[in-house]
Amino acid sequence: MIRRLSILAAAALAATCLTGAPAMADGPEQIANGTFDTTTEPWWHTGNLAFDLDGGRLCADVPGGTANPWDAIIGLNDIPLVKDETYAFTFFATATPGKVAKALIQLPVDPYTQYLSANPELSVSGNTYAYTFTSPVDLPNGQVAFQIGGSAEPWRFCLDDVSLKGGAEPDVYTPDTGPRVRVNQVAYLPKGPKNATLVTEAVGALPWQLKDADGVTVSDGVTTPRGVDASSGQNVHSIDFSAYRKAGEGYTLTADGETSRPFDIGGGAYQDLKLDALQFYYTQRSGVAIDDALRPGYGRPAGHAGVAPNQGDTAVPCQPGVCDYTLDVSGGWYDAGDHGKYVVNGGISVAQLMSEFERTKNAPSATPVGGLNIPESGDAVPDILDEARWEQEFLLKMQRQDGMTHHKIHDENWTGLPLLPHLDPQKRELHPVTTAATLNLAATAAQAARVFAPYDAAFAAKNLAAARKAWAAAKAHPDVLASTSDGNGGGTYDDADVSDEFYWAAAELYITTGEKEFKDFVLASPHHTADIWSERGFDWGHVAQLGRLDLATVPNDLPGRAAVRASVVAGADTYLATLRQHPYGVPYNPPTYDWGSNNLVLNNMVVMAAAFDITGTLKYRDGVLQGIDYILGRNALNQSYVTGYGEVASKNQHSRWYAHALNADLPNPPVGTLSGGPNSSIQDPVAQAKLRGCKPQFCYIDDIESWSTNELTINWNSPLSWISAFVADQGDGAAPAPPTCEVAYTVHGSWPQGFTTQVTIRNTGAKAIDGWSLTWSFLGAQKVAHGWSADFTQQGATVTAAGESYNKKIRPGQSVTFGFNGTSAPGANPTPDLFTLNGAACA
Ligand code: 9MR
Repeated sequence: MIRRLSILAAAALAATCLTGAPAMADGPEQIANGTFDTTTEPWWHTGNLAFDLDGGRLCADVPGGTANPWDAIIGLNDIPLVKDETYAFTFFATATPGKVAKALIQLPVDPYTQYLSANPELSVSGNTYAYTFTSPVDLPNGQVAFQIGGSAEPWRFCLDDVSLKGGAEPDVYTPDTGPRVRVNQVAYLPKGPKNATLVTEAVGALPWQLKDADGVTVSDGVTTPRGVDASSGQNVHSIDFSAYRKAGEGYTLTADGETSRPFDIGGGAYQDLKLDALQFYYTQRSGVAIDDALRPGYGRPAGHAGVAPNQGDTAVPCQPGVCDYTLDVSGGWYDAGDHGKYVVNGGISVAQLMSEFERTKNAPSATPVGGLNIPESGDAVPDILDEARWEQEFLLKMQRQDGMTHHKIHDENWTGLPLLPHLDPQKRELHPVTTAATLNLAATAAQAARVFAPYDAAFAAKNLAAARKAWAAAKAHPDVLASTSDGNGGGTYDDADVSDEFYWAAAELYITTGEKEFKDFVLASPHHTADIWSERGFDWGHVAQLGRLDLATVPNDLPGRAAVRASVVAGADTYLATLRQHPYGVPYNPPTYDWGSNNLVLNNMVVMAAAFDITGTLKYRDGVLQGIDYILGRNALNQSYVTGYGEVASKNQHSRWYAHALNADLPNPPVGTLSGGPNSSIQDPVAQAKLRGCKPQFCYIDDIESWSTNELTINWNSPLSWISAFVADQGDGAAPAPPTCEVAYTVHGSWPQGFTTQVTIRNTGAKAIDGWSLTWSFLGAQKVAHGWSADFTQQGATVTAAGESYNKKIRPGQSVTFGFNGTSAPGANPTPDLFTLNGAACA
């Protein structure tokens, strides 16, 4: 706000749309930021404008040569209107040179019904304008729009002190946090850690009781006072009831006169979550009809498949002046609750799905993901890869002939809610190519080249060629950055530092090909040895961790690989230390929580899970099991962030098509959908109205309009699905038995078409092994051609060799040896990291 004499201009009072005397300006203020003191958030503008925060005013240079008022708009969404309430709408505005603008309060979606329409005559010195209107509707998401297009000449518009007073008092929002004993509302593993948090004023330890479904106390103890927790501002105690190990349903925990929400002790729920979190992707698909038979209640016509009113995605032009061609960029997943498709966000999502699959090849105890009930189910390819391919095909389409890759494709302007994908009438546009997008394509295509190789050689080859081309293009254009202001109609996903993207891409290319160029790049990158395990963790804009994790967990011959593996373990130690200090057991505790904090928590858990896969050391696994407690209810809000999991769970995530909160005919998000979770910056109006001054854990509201705290995205469900698979793999939480076998796998020779390998299994246990089958996986499309001294079967990259009648017995301390000739395949052929004998990992 600029200080000025506040005189209501006579001209404004005479303005056309007065519906009576201006209301007394004493109703509640509905506009969270009308003064522009420090920010223009959460106001938006059409793509032909840019905001300029000019001395406490919001200003914009309006281009000349547009035809209609609505060709340039500055707007604010999500203003609640109450039927029959009278509102006073006032603002100060200037125009240089003078102009007539349109000021509207309206429905944000077609037919854009106008409840107030004014035509203020703006001058260079500026005036304050005042109008009143009575709302004919109850509407949670009214829109303020200044339409400033239609001028032949360019001009400058400035706005300040926008106020809409009247209607309902904004709620004094106090979340209903239920009982003060906070638990994982879904399930603890019987033999895993079991921790809870008590919110209390008490300073000294208090007794607790664990009760079964009949209310019988089955265990008790005393709390551990933990003082005031910075992330919630609450005085808390922690409760450890790990010693109780009996599976069952409907347990509760009582302390300080409060009884927790119910929970199970058992692993079954995680088998469901493992599938649900992945099934999320099918209903995010663009370009194809969603089959209601596969997802009852979620069927819908194909979105953006080149059919009106959609204006895409089969032949999408660039933003004006960006390119002179169109691309078919149909398919892929919608990024989030909007209809945009962004390469850097798609990149990490598809990478994490492929990594979830690769983990089943390389990690002890990881079991394949079952059927996802998608159209491709029943083909010869694992469903998780079929789903990943849906996105990877789209990423490939975003690549230009020269290898550079478009950053994103989305609507020209933001659309309102609700809006099913097939009804989106907005113009679709390709945005400029960027180095970050190009490197995301290089990384994911390199990974796809190895994981798809056993199933589809042509697709694998296409990916490898695209990855190489992208790598070369990024090297030639290393600093083409996404614009920080290209955020109209879609997210900016800007990133000023792409050195981590270079590292990730080089790592994936090296793992897949084993080639020197990529090895040298990896070894020379500062990200290879830096401490990249920051408290904040990793996400779409911080991807060095993806490279380091894969170098550590996917077999390869990188010099110094042991140190790479040790560095992941060191990262896990950092997160474990954070978790142990945190009275809610969260491996994330920065002073402010970032946008999508739940995905950052989950990604830090991925690092601990990888450390467990590498070392077998239980404390890392237990860190993951405690982390999931936070996501599923052991938190300050006493709620689960996964739809359908836990007695109280997020269900109104910001989405244009799971918009049940706005249209009862539409569904809520499917079960297994993660909400982004607490975000200290609360950029959206709902959060700003209700959560101002929030402590980090309280910066969340399960409101469909709270896009900055409560959205769903493909890159948030990807760590959820990775982690839920990991937790499901822990069964009842029993510690894996120590290995009783050792394997020596020696490639004695290789030639262009093949290689010959000898494998020795030694029984290092105390008992005789009577009948064995040994399993390992190749990196890519290598195949056992013929073998000796064992029976071989192969599925995809995974080989099982079973003892024959004469060598099926291995006495303690003894060994058997068998061998095979393999068929070579493009790329590297490293020694597998993992050998599993009769289902248990060997040393
Ligand atoms: O997840 C993104 C977050 O990391 C950024 O800070 C934020 C602002 O740029 O954008 C988030 O991504 C949103 C994107 O811009 C548009 N689609 C929905 C995404 C999730 O809220």
